[in-house]
Amino acid sequence: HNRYGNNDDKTSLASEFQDFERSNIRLKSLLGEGNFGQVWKAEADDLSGHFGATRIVAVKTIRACSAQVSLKDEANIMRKLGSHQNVVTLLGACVESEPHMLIMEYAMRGRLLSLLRAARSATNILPASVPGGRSLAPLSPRTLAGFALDIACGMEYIAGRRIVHRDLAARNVLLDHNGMCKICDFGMSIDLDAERLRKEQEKNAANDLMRHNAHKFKFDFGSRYILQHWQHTFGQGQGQGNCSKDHPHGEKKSHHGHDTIGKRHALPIRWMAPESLQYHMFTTETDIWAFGIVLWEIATLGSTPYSQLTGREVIRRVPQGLRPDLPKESRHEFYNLMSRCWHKEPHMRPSFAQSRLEITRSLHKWVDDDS
Ligand code: ACK
Repeated sequence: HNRYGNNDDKTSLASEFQDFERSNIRLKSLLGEGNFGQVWKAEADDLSGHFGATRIVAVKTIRACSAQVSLKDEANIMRKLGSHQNVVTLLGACVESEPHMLIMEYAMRGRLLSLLRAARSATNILPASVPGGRSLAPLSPRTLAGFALDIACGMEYIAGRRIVHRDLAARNVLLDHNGMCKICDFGMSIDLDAERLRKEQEKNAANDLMRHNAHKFKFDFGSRYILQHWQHTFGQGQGQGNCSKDHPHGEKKSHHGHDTIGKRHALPIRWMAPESLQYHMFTTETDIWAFGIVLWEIATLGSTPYSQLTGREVIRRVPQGLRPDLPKESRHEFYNLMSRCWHKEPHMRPSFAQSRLEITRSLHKWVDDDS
């Protein structure tokens, strides 16, 4: 037990895991590059539980020049998530020394967004299905609903483990050899338990500080000092939930679905709920909003939300009630569900479990109609 009577501190989440032996990884080919790093297809020997075996894996690395970027938090989130069929599993990590590396299961069909866009044109060759796997050519309504169901299942699991993803989008969903969706990229995610603990510890430390220095606060100026210290520690005017400190200053559009506003981190503005845009609040309900946008991406075969608007206009107009609408040629199956994911009141949005049930019911209905 630590000094606050709690035996579950953040370091204990990570300390039981050992770094993977780097010499057991052979990078084979570059799969893609992001802002800060690369993803490689690789071979790994002797992964935990598989001694004497070699497995094809995906390895995420950080560019040497991005010294301020760490994969430690992402590794901790993925370790907490463990294994679920609709979430990319972490198989090992090298985060105790530089350069950091995450070793993940390899999802051979790549991003869902790329597959959706490829399906727009009949001339593009879609991947052949494996026996027993999901049919990807053509992308039938049932296949599309299957993607939605996979993502709802994966997110129900993630939310149940008290993780807020914060960057759910079709670009962050991968497909495995069976055409099954796996949610990936936890680089922006938050562990609500670790956050709560951190805030409690900060509050206790501030209380200790005040108790030990009580004699200094006898005078009037003292109360002003306490107030300043309190505001410095906990921020001003922030609601509950988890707060990012990004502020809009100047604007740039990135290649990756993120809008860069100012010099801070790029944010997935087009996937963000009004309370995230306005108050920097991130909760499971804001992940539900993003899930609604993913349903819309599926229905429109990979369109960009509010593509006619700049990021700055999206920030202004979504809190005023603007929502993505379905173009005529899109599929309408889940328009009712996605619209409810975009309810202004977070508690009025459906849960992931409810969404999963609704999608399952539609799938059953189609099977019954077909037979
Ligand atoms: O569409 P893609 O092939 O799928 O290109 C991107 C690229 O790396 C940069 O993110 C691919 N990628 C990322 N993680 C994995 C993974 N676990 N398995 C297979 N491909 C991956 C992604």
